[in-house]
Amino acid sequence: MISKSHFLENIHEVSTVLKKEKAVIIEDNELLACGDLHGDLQSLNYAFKLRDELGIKKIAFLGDFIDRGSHQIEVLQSLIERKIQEPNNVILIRGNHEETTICSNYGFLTELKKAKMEDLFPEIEQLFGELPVFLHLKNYAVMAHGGIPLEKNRVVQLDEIKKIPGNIGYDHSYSMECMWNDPVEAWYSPDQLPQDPIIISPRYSLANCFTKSQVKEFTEDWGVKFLIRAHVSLPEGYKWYNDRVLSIFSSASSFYKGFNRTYAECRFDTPPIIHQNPGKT
Ligand SMILES: [Mn+2]
Repeated sequence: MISKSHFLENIHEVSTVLKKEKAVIIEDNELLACGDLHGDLQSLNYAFKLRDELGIKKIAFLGDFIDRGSHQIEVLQSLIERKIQEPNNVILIRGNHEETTICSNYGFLTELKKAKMEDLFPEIEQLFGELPVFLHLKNYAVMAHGGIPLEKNRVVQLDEIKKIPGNIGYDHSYSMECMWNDPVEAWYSPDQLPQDPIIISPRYSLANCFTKSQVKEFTEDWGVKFLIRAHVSLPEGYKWYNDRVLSIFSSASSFYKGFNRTYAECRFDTPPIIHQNPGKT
């Protein structure tokens, strides 16, 4: 673990990098996508090793870096260092755990206290507010921690998400939904799919579930084939909810012992290629 003063310097340095980014990252290079880490440092290190082996420059982390696992501070420190070293190649997307209420209750604040670093918490909270919430990989996929935002019977369009200012805070409804929403198939079996125009998320009353047809509308409008997202813990490491929605999960930290840490290689001439980490927990 790095020293507190070095960590604080890095937080300030990465903040100047993140302030230049918009809420939506627009990317036209092939990349490796990584799902929830939840304090799994081994998974983070493996993701970079895999990127290098595959000869890909870019790597995107789809949120939930912290909480629950045993190396939360190290994971956050390492991601910040990597972002400083390679600001254009490392993409950090905000998850619902990169937020004050959640990370005060699910482990991160406790870890900071144990490490006698809790006075850095306000700086870290501010940093979380500067993270982008959405990634548009041109002609291929849109990516977010949760998924696409919805509003009053309609799918919020990508250009509306793009208008979310930097330093968004957690309360902006579109950004909050990007972090929290789920595919409806994650909660309901095929014969029990609700028909309501808006399906409230069973996990959070301010979030929604998006349907296959809503994803189709969104992805077709923007000329992409897939929605790649994280947010659901999957022992098998990944799941296709329909032919457009891929969910990946990359943590096998103490809380997710035995899970398959999974990453998605995004090459333009093929659907996402699944890779799994051979390391066992
Ligand atoms: Mn999540």
